Amino acid sequence: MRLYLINPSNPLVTITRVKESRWNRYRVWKPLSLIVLAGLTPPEWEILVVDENLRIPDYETLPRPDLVGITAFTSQANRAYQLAAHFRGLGVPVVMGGIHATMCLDEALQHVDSVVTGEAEGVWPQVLEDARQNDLKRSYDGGLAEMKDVPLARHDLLATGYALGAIQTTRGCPLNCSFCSVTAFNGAKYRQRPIPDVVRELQSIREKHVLVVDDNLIGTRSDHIERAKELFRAMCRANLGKEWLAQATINFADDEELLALAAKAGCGGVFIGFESPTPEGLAELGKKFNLLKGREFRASVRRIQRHRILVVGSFIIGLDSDEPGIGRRIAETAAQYGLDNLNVLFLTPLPGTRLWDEMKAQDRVALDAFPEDWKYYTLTFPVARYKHLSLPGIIDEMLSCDRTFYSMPQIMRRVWGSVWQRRRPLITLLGNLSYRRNLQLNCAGYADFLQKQGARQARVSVS
Ligand code: B12
Ligand code: SF4
Repeated sequence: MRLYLINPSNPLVTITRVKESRWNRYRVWKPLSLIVLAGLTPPEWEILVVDENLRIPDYETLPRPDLVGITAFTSQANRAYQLAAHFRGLGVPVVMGGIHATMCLDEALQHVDSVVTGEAEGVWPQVLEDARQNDLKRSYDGGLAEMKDVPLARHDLLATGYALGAIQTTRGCPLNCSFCSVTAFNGAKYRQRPIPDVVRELQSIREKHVLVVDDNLIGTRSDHIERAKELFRAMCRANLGKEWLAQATINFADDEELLALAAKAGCGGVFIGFESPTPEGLAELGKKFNLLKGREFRASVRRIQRHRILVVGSFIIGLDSDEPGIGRRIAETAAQYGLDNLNVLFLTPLPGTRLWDEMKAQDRVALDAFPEDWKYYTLTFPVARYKHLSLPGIIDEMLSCDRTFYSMPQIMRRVWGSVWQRRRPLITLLGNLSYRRNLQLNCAGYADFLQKQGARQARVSVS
């Protein structure tokens, strides 16, 4: 029996456009879901994992599969349905799973034979057995998995072509920010994989650099932090020789022992969601954790950086409290915090989130010709109606933000700061140049987008 597992591409996602920016080679990340599914698949299935972000194969020349499994974030749904139509046209049954199919079950069911909602660990072997018996059900619900049942991902099936390996050590988040799908999909309980499983899986990853995809590697409570320390100690004992990047909340900075252990275990960088420069913005997003009284972000960032860990900060533009000038304000705030890199995204109502419900109720979801418009739900296009910012207005804010933060004098200031603090100036330089290049690609994308939306002709060249 032959199984294809496919990660669909979206050409509007700039970080996968390797031809136009070679820096992006370091930012094409493995579709972990598919190699986890492969880890759950019995040996009688011959598996081919296709990551269209690396290369779109000529499907006509490949041998005919017995079953196709497709994953998709919302931004990939369009392409997922095209692929499903292709294989169903050949009489091959198609199963879809992942976040989009879970949040938009009825829509997905119109395009595929079967949908798996939730996490797949509890149901995937049954789906395969039913497919073998020609008895696929229309839907299966995996709910939330037991973390001890998460298999070691089959890293051998995506062994080449990536700069970074990937691993997941926890699922779920109690914070439930209004714009984020994680609590709705993976639940509010913070669930942790057994540490020996994580270490064994890390040992099976070829790449020296690894992305830990956890939404918050260290968690929020003291027992979560203790577990993170245990994990880091186990990684040090195993002498893995890996350097890794992770996502965390700003409380990462609050515990010196945690920081020292993370650095010793190979932590090279951390993504932190700062989200908004204003307390009103944070309250609006429900990001209570960042509102902690007396927190000094600059000092927190510096404490992390002292361990030679780079800090990439993420902000959102388009909140109800954002007024013209917000772009520059975010760039200045990020510089004031001393961030090594800044990633700014448009406020985007993703299906299944509280923000989606609110914006839907207020008729503020502007791009809603679905499934076609899902391709714009990359967080790099403004898809909603924003309170104080018009469509061209919000794009101008984004451009002014990026142009300020990624101007050459600002980049050189950060690189020089990194030299002065004896951190990692070369990585800072390369990271900043990569973002600057993607800014140019985004500009071209905005012009096309605005034209398509029938708005003004944008003047969007990077100075
Ligand atoms: C790593 C990651 C990325 C990587 C992508 C790596 C890759 N190629 O997959 C990068 C950084 C590139 C990325 C980019 C984006 N991401 Co992202 N990302 C994640 C993150 C943190 C982890 C994903 C992961 O690997 N999980 C581990 C695997 C094992 O879990 P899983 O994918 O859920 O798979 C399980 C089930 O869903 C199911 N399943 C999944 N697929 C299938 C398929 C079949 C057939 C079956 C049966 C089951 C099944 O089984 C798996 C095992 O239980 C998630 C958050 C999260 N907790 O999931 C956000 C998340 C998926 N990203 C999100 C978003 C919005 C984006 C972007 C659009 C914007 C951005 N943040 O920059 C871009 C778009 C990328 C694109 N190509 O279109 C949202 C998606 C919401 C939505 N409705 O789409 C999430 C949920 C984060 C959030 N805050 O809401 N992302
Ligand atoms: S944005 Fe981060 S902290 Fe907020 S709910 Fe999502 S994963 Fe949790």
